[in-house]
Amino acid sequence: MSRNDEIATRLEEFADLLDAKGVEYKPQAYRRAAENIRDYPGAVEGLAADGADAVGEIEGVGDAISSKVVEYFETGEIAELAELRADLPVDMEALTAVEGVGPKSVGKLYEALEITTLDELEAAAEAGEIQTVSGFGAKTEQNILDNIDFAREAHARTLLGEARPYGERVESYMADVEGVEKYALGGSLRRWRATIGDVDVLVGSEAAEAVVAAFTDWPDVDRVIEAGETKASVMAGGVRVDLRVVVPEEFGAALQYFTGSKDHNVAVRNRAIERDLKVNEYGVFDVSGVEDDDQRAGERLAGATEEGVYEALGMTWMPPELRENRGEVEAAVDDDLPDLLEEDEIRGDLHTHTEWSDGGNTVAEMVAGAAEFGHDYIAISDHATGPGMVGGVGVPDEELWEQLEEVRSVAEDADIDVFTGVEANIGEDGAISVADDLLAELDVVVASPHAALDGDGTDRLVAAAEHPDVNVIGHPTGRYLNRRPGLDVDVERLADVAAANGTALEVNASPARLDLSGSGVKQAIEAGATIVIDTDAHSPGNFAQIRYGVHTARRGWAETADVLNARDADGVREFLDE
Ligand code: DGT
Ligand code: CA
Ligand code: CA
Ligand code: ZN
Repeated sequence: MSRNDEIATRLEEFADLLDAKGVEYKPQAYRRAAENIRDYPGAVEGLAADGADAVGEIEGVGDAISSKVVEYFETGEIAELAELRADLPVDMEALTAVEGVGPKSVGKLYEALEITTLDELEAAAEAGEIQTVSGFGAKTEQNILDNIDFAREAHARTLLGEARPYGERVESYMADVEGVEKYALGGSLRRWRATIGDVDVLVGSEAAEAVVAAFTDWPDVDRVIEAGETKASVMAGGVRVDLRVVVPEEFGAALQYFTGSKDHNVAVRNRAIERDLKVNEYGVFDVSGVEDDDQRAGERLAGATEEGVYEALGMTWMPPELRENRGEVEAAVDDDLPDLLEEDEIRGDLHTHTEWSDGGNTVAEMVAGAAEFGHDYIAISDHATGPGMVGGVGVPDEELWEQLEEVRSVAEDADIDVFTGVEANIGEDGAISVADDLLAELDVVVASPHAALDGDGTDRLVAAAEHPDVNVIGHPTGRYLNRRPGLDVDVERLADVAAANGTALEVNASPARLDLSGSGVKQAIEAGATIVIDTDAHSPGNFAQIRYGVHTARRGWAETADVLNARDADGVREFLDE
């Protein structure tokens, strides 16, 4: 965790605990400060060394908070936070992972029933005690029971968007360690799965012990779980990181093995057995006529490189995102693998927000940010009012008409193409929450489900996709990774309708969503739909998250031609006008 992230996390914890105590307004101030500190481009620690006034220069960071930031960097803790923790000894992260349970509920449940953990929460719900607490009803209690298993499971996995930066940091650290000849990330992180159990790092070296020692000395390490001669596990910033060191001539085989997935490896192993070969983490071996069951027995055919391993089995090497046993083994044998979309082929973003709704920046700033990021075009698609828009986030139609003028005037001076747009809400009945005359006037209409995200959503999404002015179905299932599973969607049926109506299905690249998922993308593409990969950016810093969407699409076998925003602006216009 960078030190900016570290202090931001403390301030967020502060906010949660204040919320739990029923304190008003202050929690929002702490959250806002945390967000700005996270996004701050420089080292806040450096500002803190210059004193509270320097920290106070960061937007949204007032006197009370800046002095706490200084205190944290000087002493390693914040006394007031420690008091709050002692006062409310709850596992906030686990409890708030239950959908519908926020910090305020946690505070009330602790006050009334002394609930501190998920197990205690479950026991209280089963005993019918939750509904006796003021502010909680039988419905909330049932909701807790329904969601607790999901929360428990979710709690153990880290979002790709959080784990990936760690993986890349450990990768670049290992690159400079003496004796390291080869290195790579493995496991689910290399496959870009939406959530990550642990980070796997593989090193090829003749000096395993020294490499293990350097790894446990990595400055980000919070705790060493175990350290042996050729492997070690540590905790770093809340994520478990596993290191394995192998000799360079076995690096490719080990990388193939530790990249997984398990199901992919089983299919590869079966392929080997059919050909009288053996594949394992040490290499590919010809075992015809060999009795010995030693792991390295037989003639070694490959092992140093991953390409060599697949080649020895009569397969083409394939990108890790495909390795989920969804037909890639057969495709690699037939030399019929998809030619996957690449990160640098994305040319624009069709789903972004500004301060007109819940974004943090002006239209002009978002457009400039997109240009700076390297995009050729951007659509501004602020939230319309409607189901799911609470707290004044949604913009009423009459104001969207005004915004339209602003976007057009920014577009005149912009270096890139700017599309006018909106993110409308899809009601439970499939109705679109914006008037038709406005929809018809806008270049890009993203329609997304934001409320009633239980049960089967296919009918309502199909109705939205059939609307003549809807161009994109945004985050189709409405899932929030680790928090709520979202709608059940028959993607094939939706994709059929979408293809017939010239509507694109989104891969929302926000690390909290990744919606559609990889398997959803694969179904959508097979049914003929066009997909679009959007960041749903709420600030220019979010544009960089597009890569999580690109790799999710790659997990769904997306090729360049399947992706709307891999086209140039004219190509996009043509699709929108269909
Ligand atoms: P995760 O960490 O839960 O997000 O998922 P992975 O895929 O990173 O799994 P992990 O860290 O347990 O193991 C890394 C890779 O090692 C896994 O993708 C495939 C390989 N592997 C681990 N255990 C087995 C096994 O029992 N059989 C086979 N065939 N492969 C295994
Ligand atoms: Ca792993
Ligand atoms: Ca692992
Ligand atoms: Zn959005």
